[in-house]
Amino acid sequence: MTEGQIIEGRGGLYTVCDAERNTYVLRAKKKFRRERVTPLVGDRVVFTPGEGEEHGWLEEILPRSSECLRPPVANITLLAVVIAAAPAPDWLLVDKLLLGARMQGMKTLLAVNKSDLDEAAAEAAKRDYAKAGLPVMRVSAMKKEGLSDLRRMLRGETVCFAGQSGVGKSTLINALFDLQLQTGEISRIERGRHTTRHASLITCGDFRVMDTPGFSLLEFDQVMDPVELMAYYPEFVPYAGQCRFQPCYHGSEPGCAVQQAMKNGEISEARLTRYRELLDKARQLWRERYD
Ligand SMILES: Nc1nc2c(ncn2[C@@H]2O[C@H](COP(=O)(O)OP(=O)(O)O)[C@@H](O)[C@H]2O)c(=O)[nH]1
Ligand SMILES: [Mg+2]
Ligand SMILES: [Zn+2]
Repeated sequence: MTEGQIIEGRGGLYTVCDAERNTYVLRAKKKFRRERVTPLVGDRVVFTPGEGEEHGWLEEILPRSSECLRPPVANITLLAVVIAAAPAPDWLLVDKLLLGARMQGMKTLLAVNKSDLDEAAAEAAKRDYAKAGLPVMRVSAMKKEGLSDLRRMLRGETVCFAGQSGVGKSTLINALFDLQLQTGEISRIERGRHTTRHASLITCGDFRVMDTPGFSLLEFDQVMDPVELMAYYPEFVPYAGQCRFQPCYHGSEPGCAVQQAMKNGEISEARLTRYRELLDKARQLWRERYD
């Protein structure tokens, strides 16, 4: 038996890549269906290779470090959120993606693409995410700038690129790894097809990368105790325990040290405002959790 990682799943057949980068086509053993376990792209598995033209058998799925439902992928270790000079960044989406990734225990980074066009997005990102606990990297996929720094961050990780459609995720992956993924404007029909397309992992030397057709990973519909939300904001951590009320949600309580830090310019007002938006949402879901 051999170990490998599922890089594609289609029509009940799984393509698995082993440590020597050989690929195998497998079927899942019946027990998976019986146990209602669906093998996911990204799963690390134990398998028996097939003989000659025969497909092999997927025997066992090793424990997952992370698991996403949409798209259905396992074991992403790093979420690379991509924004760009244009289209204008959807900062709330950025924060939702970062939150979702951190809840899954993934590392995160923020790549500001199309730096050849205009600096405004990069400056806003540097300002608002300086203390948010992740690298902010300026890149231009088109001019091939900043790519070696970014590539260094990705080595050895299973990376998912996420962000709005049109920010240049596919162009960036192509430029990073010398690939030819489809980029540019896509028709509505194609877009429909893309959203139903199966996820796949691109393996390239030491790199494992997932391109996604503009999806927003992990919509914020998980029910969590709202008091846990602040733990995913590294910039709040230095003020823990300093607010007048305990626990303080850093919402609109008087005597809030995080609010004061924002007034002193130590915390980004934009990040705090968006945090409060997500806090309201989390409280609402928490109240409705038994409905
Ligand atoms: N000016 C400029 N345009 C870029 C850059 N990267 C991508 N683009 C363009 O942005 C558009 C969307 O790129 P694409 O990779 O398909 O975006 P995706 O939807 O995020 O995968 C395409 O027309 C690309 O040529 C860049 O660094 N600079
Ligand atoms: Mg794309
Ligand atoms: Zn507070």
